[in-house]
Amino acid sequence: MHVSELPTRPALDRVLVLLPTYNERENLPLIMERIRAAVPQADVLVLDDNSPDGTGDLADQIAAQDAHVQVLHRAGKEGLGKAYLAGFAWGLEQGYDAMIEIDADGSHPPEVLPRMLEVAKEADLVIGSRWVPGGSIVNWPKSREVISRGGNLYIRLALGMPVKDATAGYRVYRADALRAMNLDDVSSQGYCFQVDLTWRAVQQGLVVAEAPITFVEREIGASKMNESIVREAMLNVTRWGAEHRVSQLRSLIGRAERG
Ligand SMILES: Nc1nc2c(ncn2[C@@H]2O[C@H](COP(=O)(O)OP(=O)(O)OP(=O)(O)O)[C@@H](O)[C@H]2O)c(=O)[nH]1
Ligand SMILES: [Mg+2]
Repeated sequence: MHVSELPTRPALDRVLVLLPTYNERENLPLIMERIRAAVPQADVLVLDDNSPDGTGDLADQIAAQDAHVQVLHRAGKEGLGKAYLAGFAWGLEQGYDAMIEIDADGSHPPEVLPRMLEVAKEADLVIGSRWVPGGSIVNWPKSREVISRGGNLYIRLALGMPVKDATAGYRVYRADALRAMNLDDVSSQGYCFQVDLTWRAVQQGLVVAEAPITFVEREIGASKMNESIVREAMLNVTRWGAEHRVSQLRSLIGRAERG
């Protein structure tokens, strides 16, 4: 075989879907059925933060019937970011080749997963994106769209990275990418968690691709989004952008002094 014909990235034989839940009792069976149908070869790890509505017990019942499903019970509500970090650590330890982030509320259509995994053959991180051609949103008030589009434009400009939907929480990460991203000191929450990980991937020189998705606003249960999450994300992005510019300037000055 010619060298140029060799696959550039290892095959994604073992895929783990991480499914964080907090009070998603009604949504869990629906989303689980759709995930299992869309990617029957993949395993699913439910990450439940001791939901008061009994989502964790229901997840155990589903896991007892399906060898592809397991549950990580966490002591209490610590936020989506912490739940995902625990899930990544678990999946890396178990030797999975890729891990998927997906909301349990039905906003992220599992039917797109085969396409996202196809794109991941040539990428380290694949984002299920609302803001690339072919992407869309259903049942969002105009105000949410303005916040998301505006926030993403700001992120793009502040960090100088070409990603259109850096706040999206629907993703495929290669295990190698997660290892390279140094996740030990991640403390951001909510949308900021997604931006933080995107920024880490970009700074590591990893290939980030976006696949269009139709994002559907949840119909059942309550959203945990609030104003302070948006504020935290924007403040951090501003800080990271400033730090990035300063380090660029430093290396430019260093180069000028040397030569
Ligand atoms: N384990 C765990 N899961 C959480 C926590 N907070 C939210 N989730 C889950 O994370 C997913 C996304 O949460 P949502 O409440 O829909 O928040 P969001 O998608 O950012 O906000 P919306 O755009 O309004 O839907 C859902 O599956 C939630 O059940 C948490 O503290 N712990
Ligand atoms: Mg949601």
